[in-house]
Amino acid sequence: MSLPADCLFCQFVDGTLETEIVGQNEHAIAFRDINPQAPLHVLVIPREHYADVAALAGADPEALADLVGLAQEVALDEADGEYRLIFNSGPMAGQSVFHVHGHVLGGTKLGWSPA
Ligand code: DGP
Repeated sequence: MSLPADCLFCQFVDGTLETEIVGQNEHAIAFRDINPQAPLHVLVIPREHYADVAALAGADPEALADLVGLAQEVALDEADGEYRLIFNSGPMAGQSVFHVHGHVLGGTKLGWSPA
């Protein structure tokens, strides 16, 4: 797993690397996914580094609530508030970046074929 020192998403949070930030609040930022799977595909991440959503929930439930609120805000702005929020947890589930991130997907009728 990535350590915070070499974590891509930590570098988006601290500004070392640029990305298109579309929303933020005290605990979380939202930016567009580099490989969008739907008209709306934004990632919501906590400012602090946690590997996955369970680690975040255990350590800082307020930050998780803020992150979900930010997902809702972006989806209200861009997809009439109708969206899917997905947290891949672990490589078998498709997680490739080990700084917890929720995928906010919407803007079209979504299919359902995860396997
Ligand atoms: P996951 O597979 O659930 O760990 O999702 C990781 C997502 O991160 C994937 O959908 C693509 C996105 N991603 C990876 N590298 C970058 C990047 O450099 N910039 C942006 N905006 N998104 C990235």
